[in-house]
Amino acid sequence: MPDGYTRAMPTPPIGRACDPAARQDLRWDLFCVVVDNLGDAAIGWRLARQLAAEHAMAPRLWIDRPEALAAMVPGAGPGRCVDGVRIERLDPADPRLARTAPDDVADVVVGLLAGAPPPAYRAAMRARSRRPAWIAFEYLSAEPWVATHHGLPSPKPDGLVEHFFFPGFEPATGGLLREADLLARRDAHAAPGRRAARDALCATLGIERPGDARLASLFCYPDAAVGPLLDAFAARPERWRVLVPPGVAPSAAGHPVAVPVPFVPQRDYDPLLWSCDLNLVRGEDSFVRALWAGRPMVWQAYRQPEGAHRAKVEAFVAAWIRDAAPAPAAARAFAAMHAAWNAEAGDAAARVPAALPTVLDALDALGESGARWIATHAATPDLATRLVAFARERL
Ligand code: TRH
Repeated sequence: MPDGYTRAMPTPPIGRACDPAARQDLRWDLFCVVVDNLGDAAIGWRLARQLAAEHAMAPRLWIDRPEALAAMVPGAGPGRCVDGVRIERLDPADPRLARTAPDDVADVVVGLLAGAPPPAYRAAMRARSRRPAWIAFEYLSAEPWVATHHGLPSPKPDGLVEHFFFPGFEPATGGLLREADLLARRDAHAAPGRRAARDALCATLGIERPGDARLASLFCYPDAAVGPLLDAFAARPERWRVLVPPGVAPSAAGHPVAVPVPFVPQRDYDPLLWSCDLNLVRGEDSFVRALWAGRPMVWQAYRQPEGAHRAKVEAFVAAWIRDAAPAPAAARAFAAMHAAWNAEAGDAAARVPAALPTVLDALDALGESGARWIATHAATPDLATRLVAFARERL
């Protein structure tokens, strides 16, 4: 990887918070279950790393499939300490979890998304002289109900009380993950100019420089209307190259605008987003990173039964338009593309060819709006800062 590409991304010394001799503030145990895809591991890692790097916490990330971290976090593996985070395999038969002593219980216990502390650990939480703060870390949504559910207690029959922590877009929610240096890193990356930043990205990815062509990144689910999307890029008067990581959109193979690119480690995914003219992202973590990139973006939500994800998409689009204040044509394009890209397969294929060009015509306006969105949200505390305060209030 060329030097200039990673120079602006300092990482804390490895092992900082994992060293038992180092005095850390609070011990955290985060329990992560990989349901599918990368988001569970991605969010668990990003949060744990920030707790260690920016809040002097000592986090252990218990994850049932640590191999899900491998492609995102170089050096990650069970029993290893990376960037101050102790990574452990979440196996309820592990004696540290099957026979947890009350003193082994952390000060803060977090059930991440589908994750929860195993039964013996939970029994030890009850027996601990000072009860830990127990937090259910939930999925991100811009829906209005989130602000009223954030912080609610969930008393259990055994006397323990879990508290719901909802990430979100409003001040009364848990906020969004954002490292303290993220925006400064982004500005440093853009400082030599857009052409230089793009060329550095292409060198990193091992692909030809784009010249005058525009770049889009594509990270979507298998049911996305990829063929119609790529055809719509190809039909434009300006030249587009669409970067497609492995396994993301097999149907893109061989399409004239598609460029296969490697899957990059998580900390290098940001510069990729910063360098593109349009980012198509998905799920939860890449979605938030694309928002902080401030470049024009389109989100594909994780599909839920009975179309429940569409309410999430509508809520996000409304909240983004409110905060980013795009011109009316750009707002219409943003809303129409989100509706099309998140529609059922056949419907999406019919709508994307008309919706994408309206977004591409509005790229400048959408970029300016993205900067306004950042200005609004960067002025509020980030998720890890809010979570630390939330935990302290419950200790
Ligand atoms: O993988 P996802 O679809 O995860 C999903 C969602 O989180 C969803 O809400 C959840 O319910 C489900 O998992 C279980 O998408 P997400 O959240 O964007 O996570 C992908 C991660 O992969 C993100 O951290 C960015 C990272 N990434 C890289 O590190 N390098 C790459 O090259 C790419 C394309 C992604």
